[in-house]
This record gives sequence, structure tokens and C-alpha cells, in this order.
Amino acid sequence: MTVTITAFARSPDRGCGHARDMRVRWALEEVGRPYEVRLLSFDAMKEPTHRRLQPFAQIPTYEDGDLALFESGAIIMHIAEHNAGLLPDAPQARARAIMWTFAALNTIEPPIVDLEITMIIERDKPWYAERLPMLQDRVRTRLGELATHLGDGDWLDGAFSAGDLLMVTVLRRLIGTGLLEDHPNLGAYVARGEARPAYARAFAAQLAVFTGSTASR
Ligand SMILES: N[C@@H](CCC(=O)N[C@@H](CS)C(=O)NCC(=O)O)C(=O)O
Repeated sequence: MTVTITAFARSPDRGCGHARDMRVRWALEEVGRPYEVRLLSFDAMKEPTHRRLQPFAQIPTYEDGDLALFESGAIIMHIAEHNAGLLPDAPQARARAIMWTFAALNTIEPPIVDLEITMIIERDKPWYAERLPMLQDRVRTRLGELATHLGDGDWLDGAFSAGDLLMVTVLRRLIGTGLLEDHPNLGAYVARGEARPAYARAFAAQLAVFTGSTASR
């Protein structure tokens, strides 16, 4: 049974790989699972048909036979649990890799998304100039802590794992803000993720949707 995921028919990021289908594509590429993509307009995402799959009317979703999932983190964990390549076999290393998926989504991503949303929709508000540095500082604090943990390691805990996959996609959201540049080891970490052949295939596939070349692999 081929996996089907959903993605934006026209991604607001213009194919920069920030939409969360990118994580799912990358995970599927890492484990060598072919997949199809159902592209959705913003109107189609709000329809009952899609809400039955994703109650919050968002992408991505994941369908494999009679299993339907939403939430990119849950989808990545499902892929990682059922295919080799994204979680170590040793129980303690596996638990730590799962811990890093939560750290990426619960500790690092929220302040980054707060900053991102504020920069998009609050630019013309009277509080923007005061609020922006506060949000940037929250991100800086987390990046400093993450950079200290990473040190000169290649990945967060031993071999590349689902935790790194999610962390790299989360950190990429900062491209263009200048914040990542404070920590060369984090920049190198992101570049290491982007250099993986599976990442390159996933990125090309989602970019092709935007440029109009193809919708699935
Ligand atoms: N926590 C969800 C967030 C999903 C999400 O925010 N999806 C965005 C695209 S990256 C979306 O569908 N935005 C359109 C909307 O919310 O209307 C996940 O990780 O899957």
C-alpha cells in the first residue's frame, strides 16, 4: 500500500521547505518508502472531507491503508517506529532519540513559531517594536542552550535520528532572521541535515510542487 500525504497546492513559503509536509517527505525518503501527495488548496483544507482527516484543517496528513494520522511529530514517530533508519535499536539510545523529537517540537519550535507569526502578522501593530526583541531573545536563549549541547558533535545524540530530522526542519525556520548565524555549530548542523541525499530528494519534490513540475514521487 502506497502512503499518501497532504501538502499545500500553493505553499506560502514558495517551496523553501518550511511547510511541515517537508518533514514527512524527508522521513519517508530516509526510510525508502515511496509516497504520493494529495495537494490541497486553502479552501479544500477547510472542507469536511479534509477535516475528517485533520480536525484543525491543516497539512500534513498521512494515510497508509486504513490508518490516517495528522500532526507531523506523530507521523514522523510512526514512520520511525515501523521502518529502519530513524531510531536506534538500543532501548536507551532510542528513548533519547524520541526525547529529542519532543525537544524539537515542544521546546525549540514554539518560540521560533511565535517569532515567525509576529513578524508576519503584527508588523503594523503599535506593540511590534517592543515585542520583537523579547521574542528574539527567547529564541536566542534556546539556540544558545542547544548550541552548547551540540558542541562539536555531528548530531544531537550519536547517529542521525528522527530527533535530528525534526530539529533541522525547526531550525531552518530561522533562515533569514540572522539568529542562526550567532552559532556556527548550529548552522553547520543544519547544513549537515540539508546535505543528506534523502533531504535533497524531499526538498526537490516539494519545490517542484511550487514550480509546477511534479506533485509526487
Ligand atoms: N502541529 C501541526 C501543525 C500543522 C500546521 O501548522 N500546518 C500548517 C502548514 S506547515 C498549515 O496547515 N497551515 C494552514 C492553516 O493552519 O490554516 C503539525 O505539526 O502537523
